[in-house]
Amino acid sequence: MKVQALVENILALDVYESLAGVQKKAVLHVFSETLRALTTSFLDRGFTWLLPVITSKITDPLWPDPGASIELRPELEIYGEHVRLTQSMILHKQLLVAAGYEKIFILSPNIRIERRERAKTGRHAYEFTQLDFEVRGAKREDIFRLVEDVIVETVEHLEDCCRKEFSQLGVEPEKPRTPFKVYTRRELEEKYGKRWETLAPLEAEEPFWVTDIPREFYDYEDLEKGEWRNYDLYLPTYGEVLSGAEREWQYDKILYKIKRDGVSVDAYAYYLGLARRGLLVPSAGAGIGVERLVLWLTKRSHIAEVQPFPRVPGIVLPF
Ligand code: ASN
Repeated sequence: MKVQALVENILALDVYESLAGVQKKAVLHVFSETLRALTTSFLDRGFTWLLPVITSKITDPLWPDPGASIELRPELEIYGEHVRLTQSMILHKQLLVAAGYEKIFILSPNIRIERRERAKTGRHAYEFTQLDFEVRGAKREDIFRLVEDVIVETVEHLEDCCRKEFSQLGVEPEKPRTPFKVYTRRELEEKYGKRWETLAPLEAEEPFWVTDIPREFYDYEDLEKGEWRNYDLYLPTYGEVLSGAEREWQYDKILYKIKRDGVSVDAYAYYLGLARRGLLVPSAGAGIGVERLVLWLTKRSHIAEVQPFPRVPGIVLPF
């Protein structure tokens, strides 16, 4: 199997040798230009670019999430305090919009210690980067249009700047048609069964949105209808590249959901305190998985091919 062979290659290859290859250089140049295009698109739309934190007393619990397979949530003790390594900047984004920042984005490394068997998916890395953004007062459709435009602009930029690299890789960047189709998770479950996340992208020819996915407390849930106002973006063949939502901001509801999910009320006390004082505000946003986006753009088969220092689950390299 191709992906299995790739994982074996990662284990066998010297880091230096891998970095020195022509294909890796081409991919990393496309990566760099993708970052240029993405950040320019957001900056041109009035977003403020902020840097991430790597340690914090609270981070995304990544729970409950039917798609998650986290085997460890690393903690450090610093200055006599326990801190976690960032799993996503979601809660910091909510704090920022609450404090009055209208549109923000953060290029943020996420540490997610996935189970070893995820090495074979070709799509999981235990360190990866999100372009994580949030818009105060935005609705789902605003985010759909924003992301569609940003992706089209990125492909257009790559078509101009990276001809040589794409020809070295033997592929062409594909400009998707907008607007992308929207499916509910239930529709896909009916059509494909429980494995819809794997099967639907294999049949798709264009990127598509999926809405109403039960997961973490901070995504808005209409408790009466039993519907979540959240969304994922799926790429043909490659699968999920973005997840996001309209957010919860009301204290009672957040507290109810945190308790329901078995998440620690004590750990999130400061965040809950903000909600109790009525300081959290409605917003919507998402995080774009940058490595997965480049994986699709360059049509590689394993995420290790787009990372200079691959962080494949279960494989700790010398660098
Ligand atoms: N970045 C995502 C969001 O904005 C959260 C995540 O990655 N778990 O919803």
